[in-house]
Amino acid sequence: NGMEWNYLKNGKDWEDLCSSGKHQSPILLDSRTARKWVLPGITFWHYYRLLKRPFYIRNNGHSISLDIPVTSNGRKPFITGGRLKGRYYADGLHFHWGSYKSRGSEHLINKRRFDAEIHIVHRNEKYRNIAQAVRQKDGLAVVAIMVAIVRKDNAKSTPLSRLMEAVVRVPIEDSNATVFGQSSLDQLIGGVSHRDFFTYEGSLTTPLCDETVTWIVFTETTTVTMSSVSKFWLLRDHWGHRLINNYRIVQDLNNRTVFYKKR
Ligand code: B30
Ligand code: ZN
Repeated sequence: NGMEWNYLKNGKDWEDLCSSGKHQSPILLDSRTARKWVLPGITFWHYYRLLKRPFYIRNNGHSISLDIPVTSNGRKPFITGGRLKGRYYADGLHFHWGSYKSRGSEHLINKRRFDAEIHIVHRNEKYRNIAQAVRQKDGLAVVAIMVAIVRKDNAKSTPLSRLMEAVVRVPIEDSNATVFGQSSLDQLIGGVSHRDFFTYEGSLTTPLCDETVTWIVFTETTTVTMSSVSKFWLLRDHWGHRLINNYRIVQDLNNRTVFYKKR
């Protein structure tokens, strides 16, 4: 699919692909130095409604991704508020992770890297599809949720654990699988929406690293067991190598303000 980049150097060798600028992602997030945000929180519309269809997951050679279906009453979940103008529709979701010996979140919160990071990619209602939106300055809002591994001997199955364990069925690039069982988007991320978050202006964390993303990073983590996360460490990338540590190294903040909203 024309992909000519990988994660062997965590993006340090993407200079020719990510020519651009001074507003790159991910970054270090620090609750002490961030500007305290007193304006509106984010509102999550239809995040609590059951989604209509099971998830259809895909190994795209650099992550596991899925399209977000409409809800059982035919609505597309969306977010408003924070520093966003208008609606941003939830379009897709994907993961970044580490390996059996390393953590793999993209953003760091108070110097801490988490085990994995979920991205829910939202598109400005002004644009017809993601391909259009990625090129517009106000095109995307990505909600990031940190994932922490917890030790549990008799863990209950959750929508997230069922989704994560299903990746054994998409071992190589371009494979697809259906994950049966329904949930809401909020259930999928473990009910951590509408809590404390950081927000700042940044970029896609993969080439071409377009600076078109309003980032919304929750501080509350969602938890999964080692047994669920470890399924990701067996996946293969575009080159047939292990798809591990698919996170980009942190970028300079430069002239940007990071806002922090405490509920
Ligand atoms: S992220 O949330 O900053 N990691 C895209 C969206 C969000 C992020 C990164 C990339 C995106 O939409 N990229 C362009 C489309 N992709 C399609 C895809 O399936 O994901 C094409 C591509 O890169 O070449 Cu991979
Ligand atoms: Zn991502």
